[in-house]
Amino acid sequence: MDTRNDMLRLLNNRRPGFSLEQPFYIDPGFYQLDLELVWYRDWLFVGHDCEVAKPGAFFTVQVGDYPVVIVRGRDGQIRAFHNSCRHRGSRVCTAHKGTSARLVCPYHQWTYDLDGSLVFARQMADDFRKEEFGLKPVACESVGGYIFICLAQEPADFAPFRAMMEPYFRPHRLGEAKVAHEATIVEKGNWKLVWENNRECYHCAANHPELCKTFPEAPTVTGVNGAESDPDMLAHWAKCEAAGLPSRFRIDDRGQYRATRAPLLRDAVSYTSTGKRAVGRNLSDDVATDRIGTLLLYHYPTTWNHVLGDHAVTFRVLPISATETAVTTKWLVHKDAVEGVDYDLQNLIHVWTETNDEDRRIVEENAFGIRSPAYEPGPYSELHEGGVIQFVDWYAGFMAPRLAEGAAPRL
Ligand code: 3BY
Ligand code: FES
Ligand code: FE
Repeated sequence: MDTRNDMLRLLNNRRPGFSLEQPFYIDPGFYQLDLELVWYRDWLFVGHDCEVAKPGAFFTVQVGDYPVVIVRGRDGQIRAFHNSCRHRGSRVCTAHKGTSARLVCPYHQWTYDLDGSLVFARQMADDFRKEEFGLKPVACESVGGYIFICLAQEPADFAPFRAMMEPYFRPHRLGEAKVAHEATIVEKGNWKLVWENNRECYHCAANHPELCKTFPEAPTVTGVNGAESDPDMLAHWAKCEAAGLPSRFRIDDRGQYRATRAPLLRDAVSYTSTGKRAVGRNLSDDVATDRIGTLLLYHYPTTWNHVLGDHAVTFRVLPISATETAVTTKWLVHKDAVEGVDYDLQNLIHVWTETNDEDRRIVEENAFGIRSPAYEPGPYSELHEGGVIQFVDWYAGFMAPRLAEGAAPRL
């Protein structure tokens, strides 16, 4: 309870436009509150429909203390379950991903159907009722090729996000793409530092030589202010919307997610060293041109994304501890694109592999310095770090009322 009150007090007294106090970035008690109030309550991006293309295909994910399995049923529906056996609690699916006709617990082989129902349990008492011991469901939604889960008993309404995101993503057909490559890195920094770094390009010129050949540094691209009065953005939206692609900057009322299309530099069409396409075949058969720049989407706290004409790069953020965060990157291409024929894998992944490693180092140095007893919150650049200010405001606005619900009354 003390930690709850400490966090609430620091949020109520924080200086707007400044970074957070040290405990938000390093304290295990604060981290636990982040898990309970954000990660265990809100919608989280976990993976793509195309990763569970066939019935029986599954993948697993760990959110704080919760192991979860996501599986496609024989009816084609994607479902999520707590990956904890109803016998004595063992993890049922131990693999990162796989395909299985049934989900069989490795401990005593209790066997679950793909819809979570328990279908087989050896030599239990005569009055044992299998129907009472199905896997516990986790709320699961799929939109535009993205699978989201929510661990809360009563999930927030997913419909507004679906309504905003779906028109932007539908033309790109990510639900039927394929993952050409995936990579997970662990950054030694709190998940909020990963996000703060992502929400600005103030650091780009000095740190991302490869990305900066194609990705604009303009704060109107990465941030949340001024896109509507940036002539480059306006011209790009007009061009893309004429081609049937929703493109304008949109953000939800609470600032949890935003979508916009942005041009790349010097007529680049892809994130390659030359700006030329990395994949010979367009990502979507419904998008004829590759001159569509990048479709940017973020959804706090788990994902930011770039969808290009020839491929998409998607990112998933998952916290590991107060000072460690896993970032998983996936490169998606047309399902029929063939490695070695339509694309060279190294060429496809080069820019973001470098960029991710550069960002990892930045986040780790940031975390290192914040651990100093001499650290105090510093001012963000309003021009370049408007996106960071917005992220921290979202976080504070999300946490404070939830903390207040459970805070001890003042005596
Ligand atoms: O991945 C991104 O969208 C952000 C934007 C600027 C820095 N970083 C590359
Ligand atoms: Fe799963 Fe025993 S714990 S079958
Ligand atoms: Fe960066």
